[in-house]
Amino acid sequence: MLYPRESETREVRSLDGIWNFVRSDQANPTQGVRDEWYAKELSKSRPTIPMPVPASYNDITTDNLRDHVGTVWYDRKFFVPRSWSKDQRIWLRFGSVHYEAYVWINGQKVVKHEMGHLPFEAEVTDLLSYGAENRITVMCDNALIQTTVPQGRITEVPNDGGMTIVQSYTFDFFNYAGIHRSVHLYTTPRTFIEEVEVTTNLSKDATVGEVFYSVSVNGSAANEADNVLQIQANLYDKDGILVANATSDQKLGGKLQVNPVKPWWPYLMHSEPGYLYQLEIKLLATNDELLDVYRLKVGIRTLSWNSQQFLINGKPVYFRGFGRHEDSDIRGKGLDNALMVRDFNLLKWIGANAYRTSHYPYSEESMQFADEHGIMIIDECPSVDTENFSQELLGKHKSSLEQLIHRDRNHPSVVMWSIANEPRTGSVSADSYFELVANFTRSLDKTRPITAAIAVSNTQDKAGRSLDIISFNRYNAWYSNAGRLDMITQNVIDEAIAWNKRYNKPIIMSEYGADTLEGLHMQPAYVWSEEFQTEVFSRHFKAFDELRKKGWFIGEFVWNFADFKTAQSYTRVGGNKKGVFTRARQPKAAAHLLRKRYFALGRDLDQCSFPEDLFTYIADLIS
Ligand code: GCB
Repeated sequence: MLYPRESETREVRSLDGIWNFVRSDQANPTQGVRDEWYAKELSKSRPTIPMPVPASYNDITTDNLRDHVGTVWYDRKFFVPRSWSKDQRIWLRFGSVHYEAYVWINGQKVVKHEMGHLPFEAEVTDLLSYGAENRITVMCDNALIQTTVPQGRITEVPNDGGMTIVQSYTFDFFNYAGIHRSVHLYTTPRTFIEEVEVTTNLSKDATVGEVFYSVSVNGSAANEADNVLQIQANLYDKDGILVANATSDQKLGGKLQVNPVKPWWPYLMHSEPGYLYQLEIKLLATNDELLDVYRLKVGIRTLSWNSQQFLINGKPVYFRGFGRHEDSDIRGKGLDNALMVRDFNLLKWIGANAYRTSHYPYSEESMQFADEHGIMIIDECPSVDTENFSQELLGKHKSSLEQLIHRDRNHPSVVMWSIANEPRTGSVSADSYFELVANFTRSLDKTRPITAAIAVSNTQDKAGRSLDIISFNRYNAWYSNAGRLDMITQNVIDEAIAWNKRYNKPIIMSEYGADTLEGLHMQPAYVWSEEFQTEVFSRHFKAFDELRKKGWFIGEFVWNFADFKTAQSYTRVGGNKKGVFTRARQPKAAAHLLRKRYFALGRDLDQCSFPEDLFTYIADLIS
């Protein structure tokens, strides 16, 4: 699914803003459908409140909307210009709605979509009134059950008022819901470019680049026998200079050659990281009539992997990064450009070269940003704590990967697919389940390796054999041996060696860390203090340096980039506090330590230079 972009043949309009909002009665979630609330303005059925889009709805009001379970409704009006009625098609696209969405235009059903964090769209050409006002209505359901991705449970339990519905889940982040990302209307010509798939290659000496493109077209002109469609593909460098062009074959695919090429490199691995070309795709009819134009950024790079290493452009990669969340005060998981840019500034400040989109796909805008800044992404689907493996769950799990790969496959920043976080892979049924999920993922994309962040012990695990790279999450001195700083280093070394011995594959530590309350200082270090987090990191660094010598240990990911909100529990003080940054994106003490390590690794492995302010002057006796 292509990101909506303007061109000489396409217009894009945002429907973001303040919408009207109604919550259903928890005990009667389908009432709005039965009573056809979508048939007229919501305010005619129920009193509405204003609700920003995009945003999670949970933290906007002062009442208990935060903990609402079940359906909520949104609507708004918008104009469609008269000019849009002429010879084009109109599409309605949501960046993401969590978890399930039902959409109506002017009272007519348009689309239903299940799965948060992923885009969906539908054609609305025949449902709109042109040169007139229109209404869009959305019903959103946040209920998670055993066959949703991720899984949850809904139970009815007694409370002071009688009975109430309770949503529970085992994953450790708040189940924020609502219209989380932008809503767009966009136009295409009658016959238009529907899909573009791009893969790239480099010559051995990395001087010549190849861009393979394949285009699929939607529309009547594509079906007319005497109309031979063609793609004219033009590739421009950063200065806008045409560096390659080609005309497609009859299958609408082709190859562009760039000589000399500027490959896409990760941040700190090269002096010009994140180099992107612009690929212009022009759809032409037989008589050279221009039907449609779509442009996208392309990074030219290769990925390869074996039992020891992961390589980019032939050079071994050592990942230094984070597990993260899309999470912030007030807007929850709603797209926020200010937050996104701040986060990337912090990632670069601290010298990270990668993150995992734990535990669901992040916004398309952030994927584009990662491409431009050379931040490598382990792209995770929304399967967390996967258990009770069923055929229905398998179908949805595969669908989440299919949607993710179709959305993200053209991003050079995406270097690996993560097919689950902490699945219960000790159970017998996990064996064939993950074999099927991994093979399905491979059938959609052979150019990237597959991993999963595993938390069961290496002796119990049944998924590792189906993966290309093993990632493991472990909280030494926190969930096991709490407070025991002397029980970290050797345990990490032993466990990584055991994973490697069992599967003979590259190993990543994908999570480690400690909850830390900013401003709490205790010497000697004590759990929850800034000193403790700093020490926990340092003991892990020792283990990682030992492991790096072995050749197959390829990365370290701190849990977590920033503090984030979780479900209420006595183990969480206002949420999960394992952030290196606070929820307001300010550094804790450990951030300064981590920065020194990540830049030290960058200098040692990739010959990057140190930022001037990396070390604070103390005395010229110390350097
Ligand atoms: C984990 C999970 C992550 C949690 C983290 C924690 O293993 O993958 O989602 O937030 O532990 O802090 O407990």
